[in-house]
Amino acid sequence: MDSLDTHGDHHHDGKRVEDFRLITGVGTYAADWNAPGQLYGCFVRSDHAHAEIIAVKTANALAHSGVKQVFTGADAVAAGYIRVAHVLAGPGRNGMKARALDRPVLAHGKVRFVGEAVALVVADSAAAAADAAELVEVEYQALQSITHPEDALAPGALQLDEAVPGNLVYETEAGNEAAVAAAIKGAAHVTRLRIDSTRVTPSPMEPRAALVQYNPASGEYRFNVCTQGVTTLRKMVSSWSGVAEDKLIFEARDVGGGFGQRTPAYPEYLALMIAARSLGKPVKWVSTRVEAFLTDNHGRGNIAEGELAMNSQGKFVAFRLNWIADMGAYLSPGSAGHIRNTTTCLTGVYKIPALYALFRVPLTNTTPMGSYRGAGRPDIAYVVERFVDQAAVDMGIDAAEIRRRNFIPPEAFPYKTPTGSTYENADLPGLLAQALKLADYAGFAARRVQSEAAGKLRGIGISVVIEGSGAGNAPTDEVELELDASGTVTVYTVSKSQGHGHETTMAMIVADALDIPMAQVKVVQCAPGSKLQGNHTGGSRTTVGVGSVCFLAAHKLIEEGKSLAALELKLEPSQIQYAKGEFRSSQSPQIVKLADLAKAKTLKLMADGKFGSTFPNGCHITEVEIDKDTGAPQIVSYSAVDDCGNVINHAIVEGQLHGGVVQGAGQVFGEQIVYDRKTGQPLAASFMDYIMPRAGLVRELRGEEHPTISKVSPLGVKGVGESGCTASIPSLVNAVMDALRPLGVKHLDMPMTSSRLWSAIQAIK
Ligand code: MCN
Repeated sequence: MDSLDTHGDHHHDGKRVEDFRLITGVGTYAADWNAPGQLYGCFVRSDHAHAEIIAVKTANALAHSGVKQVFTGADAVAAGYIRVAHVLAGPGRNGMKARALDRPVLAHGKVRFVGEAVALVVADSAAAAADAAELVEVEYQALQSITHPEDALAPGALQLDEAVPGNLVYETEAGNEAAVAAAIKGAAHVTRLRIDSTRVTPSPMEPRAALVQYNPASGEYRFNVCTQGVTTLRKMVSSWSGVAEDKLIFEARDVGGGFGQRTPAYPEYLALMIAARSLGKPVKWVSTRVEAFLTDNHGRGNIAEGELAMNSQGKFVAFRLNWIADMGAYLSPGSAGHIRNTTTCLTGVYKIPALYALFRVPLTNTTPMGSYRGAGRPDIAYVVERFVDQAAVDMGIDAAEIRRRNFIPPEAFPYKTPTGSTYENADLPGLLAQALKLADYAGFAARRVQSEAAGKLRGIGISVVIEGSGAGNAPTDEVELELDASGTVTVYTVSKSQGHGHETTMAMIVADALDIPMAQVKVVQCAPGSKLQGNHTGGSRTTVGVGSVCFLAAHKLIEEGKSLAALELKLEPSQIQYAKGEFRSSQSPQIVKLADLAKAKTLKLMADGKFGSTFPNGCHITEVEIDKDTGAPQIVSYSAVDDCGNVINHAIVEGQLHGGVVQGAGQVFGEQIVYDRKTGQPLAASFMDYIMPRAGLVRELRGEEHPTISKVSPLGVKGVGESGCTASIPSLVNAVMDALRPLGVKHLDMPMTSSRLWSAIQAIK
């Protein structure tokens, strides 16, 4: 565990250098960390969706053998750990400020969702802590709950908190309401839909875990946690706890999936800080899968209702949305994307002159909401592409043709949308044409006839999507390079791979820039105590942001190397050339190797940069078959054409797309977090009742690239990490609707389970 050296003798063959470690079981995940003398924590969690806490009786638990202490909400309040940093900071509609409830890291006074931590039992073994947790008696006064966002905002709804009138936490708007109203009035046709972008949970393979140690001499807390990058997490823990950032040291090696869910601070980490400090011992907690369902931030959970207006030629003239973004019982630190990223791409890939969206965030008794792969990008793409498909049907225009008619034309890029974002570049007609060919769109009618003969309903679905990638909250991304006497270049970053292969791609960027074998480049992410600034991994930004700085750092090394080699050769830097790890000059027979620069001491340098947003886009065309008798759906064709600019590693990009597509397909066909509307109880809290995508769901994926090169960064890249998810959801739902349309079904919400499809078919019969 002590060596960070993860590279064997690899060459630049595009293979992922981290895989040998990961698939042979020698990775180090959060639960693999241990410290001498550590204690174990187990959380007591609310089984009520909404209740007053009358008393928390800890005597029996404290008397259990091995138990060291039981911490409750009173301890959290005494520590002052009550104010979580959320990111709905900007003024909303009419200057409204978000009405964020305080969130003690252990519930105090009230519980507001099932699973909320009420007490932390710490014992000398995990088993003793778990046993004793059952002995903590929490006396509740049950209160009526609201778990459906539309129930929360309904007139006359029960008030969940007096600080949140109308259960309205936040309201904001984008676009021009009057222009949209006028355009809708004069439109030849208006398509109306209500679309549910369902609440799901990201479900990384690795459950959360944390080991927290406190050093009374320095006042430092040391954390081993799953993380997508330390800088954001450190800031959030600092603002929630009031402990200065430089007293918070994070260390992580391998992370078994993040999908946005591993970015923010969670109350458990802060409760462990209280325990570690109070007991003077390291305290470790490993989440169960049920805890993950109940307490890891959920994703999506948006309901959009609105109108897309057209002229008689099927040209879009206005788009209006009434958007409800359910963010649960508390605003989590990962709360902003659902509104920001939705606004950024409100117009989709289309030229729609008038746009307006009203966003409302209700207070509900549900698990807080965070960013999930796309964070609003898949939601708005889904909504826009469902509207466009329905508009095509309403107008009797082919689904590809209506898109072609309304695309932002290539010559209009960079394109400033009516909601103020600037799309960098894209070739939408070319993208669509390539995808139509790849999918054999023209041959669909014949395939439908064949399916019909076999008792199957067949449908085809198109999505053309665009999304922002590359931006970040940190003022800059910093990367450090270290060159040692062996000629090895070590790259330090504060972003963090959770399975993306950054150890490979960042090393490829540096090795390519330096023109040296990849085996000579080593990537270290989130080194403990690192003072580097920068963004965490998220928003498909790491290649654009951090990758570009890796590139700049390598070139800085070449420039510094030229100066040092010039000294050595007693020449001017301008007389030195660099190639393949060697500095030479026509004025001298002597060669200075990279390794020679670090003979006396390790050479260190830092580079930084900020590049802004670039917009990956893609067209996915899918076909599904639905068994008429059972309702069972099957994806029978999947074609994806994507533009992520220059590609660093084709295999990794393909893997990212596959993963994203399957994750989207999971939401379309099975995954959904459901709460009982009366009791507030979650009805899916294990993989028995939450349907994850199985291997057979996406059997084949034909993918092609259609790059337009980004000028935002020196690498010409656009992000790709979220693209598959964003494009697959609308494409697959459009295919299902196309299959059902001949029966007269207009719209169904996800998940498209066999039973839902069967019921829809029966209802028509
Ligand atoms: N890449 C490339 N060429 C490009 C773009 C990307 O070779 N033009 C490579 C990258 O170098 C990187 C990977 O593809 O190895 C993804 O890069 P990028 O699009 O920059 O996205 P990030 O690295 O910032 O990853 C974030 C993104 C997000 S937001 C989620 S959520 C997500 C995702 O990536 N979570 C993932 N992919 C995931 N993949 C895995 N295995 N696990 C997760 O938790």
